[in-house]
Amino acid sequence: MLPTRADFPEGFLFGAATSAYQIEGHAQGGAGRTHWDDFAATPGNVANAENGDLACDHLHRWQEDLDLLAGANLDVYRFSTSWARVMPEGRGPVNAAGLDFYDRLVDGLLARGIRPALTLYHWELPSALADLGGWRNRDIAGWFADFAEVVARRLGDRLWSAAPINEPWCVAWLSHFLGHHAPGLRDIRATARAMHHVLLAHGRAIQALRAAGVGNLGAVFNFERAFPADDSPEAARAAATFDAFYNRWFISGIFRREYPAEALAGLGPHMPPGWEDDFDTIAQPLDWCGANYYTCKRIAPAPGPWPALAEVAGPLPRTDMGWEIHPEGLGFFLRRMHRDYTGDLPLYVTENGMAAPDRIAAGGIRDEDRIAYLAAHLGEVAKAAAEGVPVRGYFCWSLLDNFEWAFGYGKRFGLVHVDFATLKRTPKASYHALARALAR
Ligand code: IFM
Repeated sequence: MLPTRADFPEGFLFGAATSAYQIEGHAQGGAGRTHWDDFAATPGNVANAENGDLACDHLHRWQEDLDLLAGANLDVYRFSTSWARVMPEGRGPVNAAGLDFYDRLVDGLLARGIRPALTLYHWELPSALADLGGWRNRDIAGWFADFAEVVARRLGDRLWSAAPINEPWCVAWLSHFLGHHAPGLRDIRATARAMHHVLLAHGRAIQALRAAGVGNLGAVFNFERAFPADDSPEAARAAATFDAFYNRWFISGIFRREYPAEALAGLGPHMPPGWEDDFDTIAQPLDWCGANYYTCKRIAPAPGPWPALAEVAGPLPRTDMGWEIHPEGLGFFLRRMHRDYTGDLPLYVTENGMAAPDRIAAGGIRDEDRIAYLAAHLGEVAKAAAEGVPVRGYFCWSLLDNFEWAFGYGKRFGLVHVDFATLKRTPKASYHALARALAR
């Protein structure tokens, strides 16, 4: 059973999240090419050689999708704008049809009584900017601020909230160190530069949004609880290193104007010149802070150069992504954010959810495992709120089954099932459970 509104403080908001490239259908509507198109076109990068060309065709089916949000009794919708849909080359000319689309989307939300929560960048970097070095190039901070200003001028008067960048760890580490996401690099110098420039771009975008009169500005980080794989001091050190470059680097840069020593131990020699002087820009005041949370990791020491660690299997039940289910980790991070970084700032769980191999059957889509996952994590949020952690809202990932990046369309996170052959939407049992729990 899902908790209901009565289990949360007055005014607590419930939402669902999506992102542009994962649902829109990026080959349509005059959008420019992105590094995800290039990554997906390279053999071996994405399961079944899938891509975001059509995705859920949200570009044409957005009204039906907004009706689904309203039908679930949700208060707020976290969506993203594609940089290349708005500015196909990343700089210069604007694609009017792209901005018009987001304009209609925002009006469509407001018409349904749903608050629009904007993320400016959820990973689809215009290829023209990737050609210039993408996140490795310090100039990206200025290019991104210009994009932020264009969007702010058009949508800013009607947004409930805005955040510049979804999950900076994925933008920087997952994409430049692990090579799992576009641009698929495995290069520590590129990583160090991206780790810093993503925060510089965040700071410049916050300045641009605020100058354009947009309020309720925040930042969204992803966190994974890092457990040492055993009781040895070596495992403890490895887990602390993982925690530093994954969980603490970005929030610490913004809220403490410093990077964790355990991460600088490896990245320090590869940082861009003058990085220490950028914290005035990076540490712009914010109005809220968001946590995306899914799982925990077990970290063991490993031979080789820094960070000299490896992830090993843990004992908990797993989702279809192979991710251990550890709801207590969400409570851990909400408490840690409040205590160590954000103080009284409102916190939001900006993403949480699970992939499951959902199938349509005679009795509908019986995703009881997802209902249990959401219930357990919402329970942790309610507990933290009752302790006085200022958590003010929760967004489920995701409204729709969608393009799960390198996993293609095989991993289903949606409250609503999408048949990718017909694009038919079918609400799952979790959708109906949420709608009941949130009914007023
Ligand atoms: O699908 C992603 C999303 O784009 C960012 N956060 C995690 C989700 C699940 O992997």
